[in-house]
Amino acid sequence: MTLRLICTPRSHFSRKVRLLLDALGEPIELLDAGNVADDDARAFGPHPLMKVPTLLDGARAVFESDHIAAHVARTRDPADRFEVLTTDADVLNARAVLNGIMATEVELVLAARTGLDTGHRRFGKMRAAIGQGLDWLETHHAVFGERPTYLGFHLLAMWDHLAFYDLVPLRQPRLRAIATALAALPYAARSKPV
Ligand SMILES: N[C@@H](CCC(=O)N[C@@H](CS)C(=O)NCC(=O)O)C(=O)O
Repeated sequence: MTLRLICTPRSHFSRKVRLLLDALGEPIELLDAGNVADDDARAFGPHPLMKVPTLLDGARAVFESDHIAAHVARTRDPADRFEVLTTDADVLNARAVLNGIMATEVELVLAARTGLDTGHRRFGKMRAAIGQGLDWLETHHAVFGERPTYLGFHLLAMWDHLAFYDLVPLRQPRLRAIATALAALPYAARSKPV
């Protein structure tokens, strides 16, 4: 049965899952939730927190991008070619920083979209945290390795989203080089935010 993903075209949390599915050649039906700032629960399917992505695998719903990726690896790619199921602490730390940056981006983007003053100092700290997170990833760039993995898909999804929304200056040359190389993969353009 074809997998379905409740997502949006610009969602970076959705894109890392889409990149994994496209890398695996796994067909996917995309269900667009629309404006994620809206509070019409019906758009988000079964997710009680009104967030995307949610994977629908037959009757089973899976929340959380990394849990979705793990479900996909366990059920569609037992060889785990993209190292989704790793327990390596360095990779998990990098994932935590990537997820933290991405979650902070969501808060900034949705604050602006719903009319909050993003000049408030709470949002200033958020922008600073994104910058420090990027610098940390730059220092630890070796964790991304030489070949495409789910961690690289995660980086590409974050990088293109940051570039799209222009939230902070992107000053990390090694991260840029890794993201540029991954963007050249044949399946990367399909999910790029436009
Ligand atoms: N931890 C979640 C984060 C999901 C998330 O924040 N998604 C954003 C879109 S990229 C969203 O739906 N935000 C709506 C909201 O926060 O109200 C995951 O990894 O799936």
